[in-house]
Amino acid sequence: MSTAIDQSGLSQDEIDRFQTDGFLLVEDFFTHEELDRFGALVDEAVRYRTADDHRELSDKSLYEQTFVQCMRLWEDHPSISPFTFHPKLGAASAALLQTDCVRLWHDQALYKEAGGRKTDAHLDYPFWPVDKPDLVSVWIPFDDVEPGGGMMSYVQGSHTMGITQFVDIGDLRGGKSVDLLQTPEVADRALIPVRAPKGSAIFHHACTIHAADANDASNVRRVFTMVYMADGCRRSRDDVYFALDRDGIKTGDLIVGPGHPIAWPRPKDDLPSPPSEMGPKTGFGFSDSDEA
Ligand SMILES: O=C(O)CCC(=O)C(=O)O
Repeated sequence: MSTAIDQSGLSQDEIDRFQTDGFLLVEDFFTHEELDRFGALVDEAVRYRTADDHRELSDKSLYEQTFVQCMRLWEDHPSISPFTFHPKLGAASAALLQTDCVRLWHDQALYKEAGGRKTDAHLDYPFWPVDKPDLVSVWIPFDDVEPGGGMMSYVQGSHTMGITQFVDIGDLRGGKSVDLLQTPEVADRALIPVRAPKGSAIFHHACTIHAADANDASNVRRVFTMVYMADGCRRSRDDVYFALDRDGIKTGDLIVGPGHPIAWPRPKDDLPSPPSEMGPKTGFGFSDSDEA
């Protein structure tokens, strides 16, 4: 059987760089043909999810001005499943997490509208009630992303700093906003902006601090992300979390079930069946009250 690294197309040098930096840009991960095909399907899904929302950007909450967020798109748009469960992505995530099996944590479109605000610096792990930070995100733009167009930056090596601070991006939960980049230990580290040409994928560790600049361009920054989790993680907290609650996963339970299927390895061309109950159409969905 071929291993994760064989199927991922990553080199050992790239895997080592990810371990050191906490993020990794891989150019030409996808062909333009693949991206155009998946991009059209994700555009359609985002249009469907947002069809009833006719607000101007300025009428939206600060969080919604950061990006249009449509989570778990594979669940109501099965045509997206071959993207979400792309074997090369699953294999790359397993290779980076140094594990032999990964589950889907979630997929989502993050479309930063023209004029959309910056994405505040944060790390992902505090958002997720998982007992170990064995998760990796993949950030995939459907077009080139340049400075001033919602481009991502990463604090080099921040995944090893032991930071666990929750940052309330765009005051989603009405919390006090914190500029993580100004905290002295983080300010000493390099913040690396990463241009992402079409075809590339950027991987980042769940504890890597990252941010995106505002979108000053006239076009929407169209990005899709998947988060993969090492198999064997358990729920760590009781706070409301739609996808875990839906599958009856309680604190201490293994995270398994229809909402978190195995993403890799899977038999060739085999895709998981989506759960029957859909979540919120947009937004993060911490609780009923914060749904967009
Ligand atoms: O795309 C963005 O603006 C932010 C992305 C992000 O925070 C993530 O992928 O974890």
